[in-house]
Amino acid sequence: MDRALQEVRLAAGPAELETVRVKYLGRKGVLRDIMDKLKTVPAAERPELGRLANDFKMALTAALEERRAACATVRATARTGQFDVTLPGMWRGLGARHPVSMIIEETIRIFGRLGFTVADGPDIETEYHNFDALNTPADHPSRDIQDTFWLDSGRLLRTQTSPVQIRVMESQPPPVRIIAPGRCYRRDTTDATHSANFHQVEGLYVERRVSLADLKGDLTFFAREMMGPDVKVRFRPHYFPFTEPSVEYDFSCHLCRGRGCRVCKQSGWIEISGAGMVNPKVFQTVGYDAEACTGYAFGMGVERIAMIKYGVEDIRLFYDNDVRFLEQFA
Ligand code: 2NL
Repeated sequence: MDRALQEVRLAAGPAELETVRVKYLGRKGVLRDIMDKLKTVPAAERPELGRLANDFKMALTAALEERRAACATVRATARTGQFDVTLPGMWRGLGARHPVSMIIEETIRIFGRLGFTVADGPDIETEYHNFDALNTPADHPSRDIQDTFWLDSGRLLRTQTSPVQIRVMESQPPPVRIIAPGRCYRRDTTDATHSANFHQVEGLYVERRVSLADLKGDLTFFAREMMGPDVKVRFRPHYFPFTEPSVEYDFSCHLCRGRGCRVCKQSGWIEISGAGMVNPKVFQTVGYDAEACTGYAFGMGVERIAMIKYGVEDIRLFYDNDVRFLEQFA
């Protein structure tokens, strides 16, 4: 029914409307099929199904008539060159925010309450801002042609939004409290949880006497605001060249409440990303006083958060732009 009504809305003129009418209400149409099948269902279900079929016919007939009248009016207006401002408007269908945008906007609101502002930068980056300044050596695997999209110019598609934070530190003295949301690119093979083009929000907080406890507290605050008060956050030791010490952190799975499900692969936890205390070498590189400055930095995968918050089992659904998927978030 929805599909038929949608086709009526999308029909550009009388000819298309007639095609829709024939497809659904014509002698060999969908409704005829349904009526034929009605003879084969159990007698007890027949009245209910009959009623549904009839409702369908009435609704579609009315929609066709309304749309036909609207098209006729448009043509009459075109002929006379006059526009009747008293005519009812034509329904164009409302769009809605994309779930990835919704998570980014919510993240900005939550960190906004902690005093973070939003920073932005280019998707096409220099090797320097994406790797060198982040203490990622020339022989580091992430620089490999297998993992990074390199451009002929020697530039690259940023693999994380950290270069935005490097640019901010280059351009202003401490303290710094920013988040950098945006697109990132990696040469991953696409599957249910990986995409070559994904979104990240990175955060950076630089001041005197920032500690790992601040990082854990702020990420836990974020998790509760985003997922609800019952979420648990877990930090595991890790290694990144740009932070020391480094952690990876997980949220307890919101879908199964930690009991284990398909989305968390039965573990009860979802890996969000990594974080840590900014490596003093990074401060030196941007010209900050590495003796006086302390800071934490974190990354987070936006699609990951969207998947657990909304129960989406395949990351590819975010990029197919199938209206039937997207309108569930309206
Ligand atoms: C990940 C998670 C991370 C950062 C990003 C960062 C930025 C500056 C300095 C130090 Cl300017 N760190 N960002 C830190 C830890 C993790 O992202 O998995 N990255 C590969």
